[in-house]
Amino acid sequence: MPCDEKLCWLPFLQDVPGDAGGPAELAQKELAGNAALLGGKSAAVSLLPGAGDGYEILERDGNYLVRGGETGVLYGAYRLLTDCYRGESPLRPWTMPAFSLRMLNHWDNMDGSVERGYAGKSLFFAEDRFAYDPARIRRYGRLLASIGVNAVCINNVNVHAPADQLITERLLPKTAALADLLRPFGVRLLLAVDYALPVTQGLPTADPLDEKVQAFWNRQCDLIYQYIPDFLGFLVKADSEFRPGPFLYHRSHAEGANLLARALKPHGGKVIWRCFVYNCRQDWRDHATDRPMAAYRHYAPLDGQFEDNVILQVKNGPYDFQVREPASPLFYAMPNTVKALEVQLAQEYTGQQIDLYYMPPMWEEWLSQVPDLPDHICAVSNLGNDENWTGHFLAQANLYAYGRFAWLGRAFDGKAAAREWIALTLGSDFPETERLLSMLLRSRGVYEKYTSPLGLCWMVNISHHYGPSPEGYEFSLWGTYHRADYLAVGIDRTEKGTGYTRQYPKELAEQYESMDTCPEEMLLFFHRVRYDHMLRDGRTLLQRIYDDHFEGAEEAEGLLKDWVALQPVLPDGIYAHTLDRFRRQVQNAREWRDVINTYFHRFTGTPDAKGRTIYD
Ligand code: GCV
Repeated sequence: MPCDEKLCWLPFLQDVPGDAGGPAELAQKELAGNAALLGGKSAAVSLLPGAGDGYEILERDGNYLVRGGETGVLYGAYRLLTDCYRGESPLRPWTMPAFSLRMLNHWDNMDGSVERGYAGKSLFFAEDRFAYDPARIRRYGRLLASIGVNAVCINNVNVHAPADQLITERLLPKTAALADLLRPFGVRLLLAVDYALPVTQGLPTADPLDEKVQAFWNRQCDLIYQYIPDFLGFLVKADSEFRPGPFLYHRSHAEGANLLARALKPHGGKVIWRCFVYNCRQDWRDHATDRPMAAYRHYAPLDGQFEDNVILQVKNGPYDFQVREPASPLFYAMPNTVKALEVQLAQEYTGQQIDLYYMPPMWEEWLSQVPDLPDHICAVSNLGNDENWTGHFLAQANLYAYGRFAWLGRAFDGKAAAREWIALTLGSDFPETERLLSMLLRSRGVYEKYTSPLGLCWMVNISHHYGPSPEGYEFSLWGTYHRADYLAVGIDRTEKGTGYTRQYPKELAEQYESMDTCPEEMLLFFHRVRYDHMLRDGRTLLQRIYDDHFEGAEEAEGLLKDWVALQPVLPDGIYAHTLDRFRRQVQNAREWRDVINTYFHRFTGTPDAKGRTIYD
């Protein structure tokens, strides 16, 4: 089966039906339209009212029966079709997703640009207006439904005009038309809103305790639901990186979020409130302020103060989507608050969809650290209008795996997800599955080695976050420092240092507190370490830094070689396009290797123990 790039991991399905109806109707149409995949059997759908996303797949009189809720039967139908295609038994007992809302956040601006977008322009907007191909939006909806994603925010959390108008009379008819297109796929719409909207619409204030402001948001929500009856709600970035918020009025974020929550509540809507709040105007001389501590400090004291339709959306780690961070301490706190995990599929700090970076190992690591899963999950999208959706063809696997993670939760297996993606995308008989699987699974380790070792973070180019710049962030205002000198590197986040470790539950805090028990891959996240410190395998820290960078660059070449070996079994277009990405990755890895090794060599004067070249 040739891989049709336009169809992503569902190249074997017929065109998406245009007149889809609701999700259950669509499920029936998909099963009927693709009956050839069912091995001579037929498949019927049976609705269980109130069963929501849950479903089971049974055999009845020699045929298949997908039984479940309105959206459940659609998920079941896609599972049935994809399992049959892969040659797996599609029968399965009752299944429910681990996370209730399984969201995708697009950071799309209405001029068509995508903040941190590496796959072309927006799928929804151009030139300050809605601009999309309905057929492609249907393919997009199908892709999302096939992995169980059930909510999307189409606009950037940094709301730039005219996107603030998406919820006003002017743009609501168009916004509603897009919601209509997505509805059959069980995908509900969220919109990022500007907290200062009351002011731009003529009120003197956006103070959440002001009655006129409350009335404004009530009216606004009444209006939205006239156009979009199943509107999911607002996504809010407030008091973060120059966005307006309740702090301007000396109000807490509970007061701020509750304002919107109360306006949405009568309609069943939700507020997704992001916890990415920190001082982005820090003085690098200030050693007492430690950015990873900010979110916990802001939010933990507010536990229990939020309306029940507020969801706090917390990034996986306390910094910002770095290669290696511990889980955010907020995941162990705030038992009386509803939370969502936020991960980033867009590879902002992890190779920008030029370098290969399969994300599931990060999520599995996060799962191993956090005992109680939040109720909801969200991913920053890696999609754009590039023909292959994700810029790097293999980055499609991240979106596919995200859907599986969001459904399976603790039962998620990144390796299994990669296998499924390969089979669906390249054919169930793809002869080089093991090679491609190995490339995906080792990619994070390779990238980590040639970029920043042991949880160090922020040696990246400050302007666009690709390529090395060891001091790019060092004297900046962003609170992102490693403070390397001639003796040591890293921030001491123990009790004796910034005290960050105290934000974790006792047992974990104790583990991170000591260099002896801190997981070595996060050593430089938690500790300031001398270059001559002996690591557990007997190497010095400095030698480990050198080794990782040499090995990482070499292993990037290994990925390129593996890709070249795949040429005979890949469609020409995909092969050539991706080959170019691997070549760029190799260049990038060499640059990182040489810049970082030279940086530390200049400080220490210590050569590589293995005599490899370090340029000065
Ligand atoms: C949407 C990082 C990114 C910003 C992004 C921000 C966020 O700082 O660099 O582009 O803004 O995260 O998550 O809000």
